[in-house]
Amino acid sequence: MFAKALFLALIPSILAVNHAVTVGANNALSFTPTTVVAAVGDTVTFTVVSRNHSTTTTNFSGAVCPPPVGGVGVNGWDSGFLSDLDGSQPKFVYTVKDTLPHFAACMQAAGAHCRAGMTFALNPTASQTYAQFLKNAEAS
Ligand SMILES: *[C@@H]1O[C@H](CO)[C@@H](O)[C@H](O)[C@H]1NC(C)=O
Ligand SMILES: *[C@@H]1O[C@H](CO)[C@@H](O)[C@H](O)[C@H]1NC(C)=O
Ligand SMILES: [Cu+2]
Repeated sequence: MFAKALFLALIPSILAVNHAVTVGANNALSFTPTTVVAAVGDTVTFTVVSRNHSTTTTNFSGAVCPPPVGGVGVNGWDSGFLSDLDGSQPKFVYTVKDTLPHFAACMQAAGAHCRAGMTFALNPTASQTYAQFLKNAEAS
């Protein structure tokens, strides 16, 4: 009984997966990959490898760029500005709290990075796709 309780308590940590996202690979205004599908309890680790960026949740459509300080939505996130100008490759770790779609972008340069396509989707859906979010960002 004790062993069973211990086993059950360990299940989430056994099954939880980390999803690595590179921010600014090859000095580009990009998240790589652009989309992550994750379960509750998983983590998404964003690592900034060039310039000075953020990962910040924003609206799927309408006023997408720039994302607001603090991020949009229940269970949204905002890394704040993370600079690799000193080569430190700063990280931001988000723990997935629900299976709803979340859309994020970089808030740098008053939304210019976001409008240039520096966008990311966590658990997009058939009706809210990454491709459509990117179009919405470019047009916002
Ligand atoms: C990163 O960008 C933000 C916003 O433009 C700025 O306030 C901050 O000083 C920058 N960080 C560095 C280290 O340049
Ligand atoms: C996101 O959309 C909501 C609802 O349309 C709106 O109230 C809010 O101002 C938008 N957020 C931003 C940052 O534009
Ligand atoms: Cu950026």
